[in-house]
Amino acid sequence: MELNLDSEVLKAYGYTKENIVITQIGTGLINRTYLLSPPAEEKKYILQNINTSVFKSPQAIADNLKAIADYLKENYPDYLFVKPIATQNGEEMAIVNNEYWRMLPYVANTVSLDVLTEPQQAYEAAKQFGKLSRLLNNFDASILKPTIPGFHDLALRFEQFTLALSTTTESLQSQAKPQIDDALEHKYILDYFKSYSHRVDFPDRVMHHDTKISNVLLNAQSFEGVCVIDLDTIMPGKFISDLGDMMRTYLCAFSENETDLDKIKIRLPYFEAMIKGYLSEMKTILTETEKELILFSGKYIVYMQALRFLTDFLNGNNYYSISYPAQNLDRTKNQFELLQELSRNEKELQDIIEENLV
Ligand code: GN1
Ligand code: MG
Repeated sequence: MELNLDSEVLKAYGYTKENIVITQIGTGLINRTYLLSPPAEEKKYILQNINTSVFKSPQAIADNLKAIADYLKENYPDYLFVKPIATQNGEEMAIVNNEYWRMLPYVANTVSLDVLTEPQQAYEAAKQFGKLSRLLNNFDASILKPTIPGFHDLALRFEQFTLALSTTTESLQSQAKPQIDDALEHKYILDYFKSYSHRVDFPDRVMHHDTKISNVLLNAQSFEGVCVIDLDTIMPGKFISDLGDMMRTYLCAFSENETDLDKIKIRLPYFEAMIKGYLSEMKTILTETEKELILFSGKYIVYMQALRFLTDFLNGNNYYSISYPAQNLDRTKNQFELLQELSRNEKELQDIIEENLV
């Protein structure tokens, strides 16, 4: 495979293509990621190209990570926070031909999963994301910069959808007609959120904002959670972002790319494990309003993701990587099916939440 990797980038960190083994890894839709294995060292490294059409200010990411790392180091020195390694010139990133790169330590003896095959994995992952928020409960989230402004702002996502709807082609619009109707019919989710958003006990917290299972490292033998990774979207947000995205990505055995909608079913044991893991860290910290919105967090995030995929489809697919033209539309259908599943199982899910809140 031809690696799209300038040797100047390696040089910034003291390597050359000759003294290092490079493999492309990861399944993310946004950044390019490489594993670097210098044969002369025991350690390995992760090298990542930051997608600057998505992250317009890589410096904001670097500043956020530094502020959080400093706080954690002072208050929780044993906590493993995987922050970037400086270049040989002491810079936080290597900038080569206007591209931003950063290098991270590879955490040895860990695995990252692409799919969950056991409820315990949901427990471990949810615990790790909950732990990060708990440790940062007294950290002033307002000093962090939004690395993607309005990232999980559903009102903005709805506006972006209506804009795409008014500017798209007739052909795409008619192709997506049922999903456009779904998007409009579910707008009550946004209205419901707005009715809560001004409550005083609904604070901004430090959120990871991308809590899919592959963003947690597990111990390779015990499968216990070790740490969270992919920290570009750490920024202030409502607690619903992290828990909601876990519901979106852990509960069904099949991903957002699954096109057979009969397979989109919620697995209750995974939900229960996820709730237990998250609350094991966050139960004493969540406010009454937040506790009320636990199940709603899933609806909010799944609906938002459906809108985002649909918007991208209507805009001609310029955001998410696709492998065929209608893939973002298929992902939209998948997410609306998942949203329906959350509603169909509402009673059972809410019972599980309540059992675990006492
Ligand atoms: C993007 O690239 P990845 O998988 O880490 C997106 C998330 C979406 C996800 C959907 C910065 O994340 O918000 O939920 O795709 N990240 C960004 O697969 O837009
Ligand atoms: Mg990500």
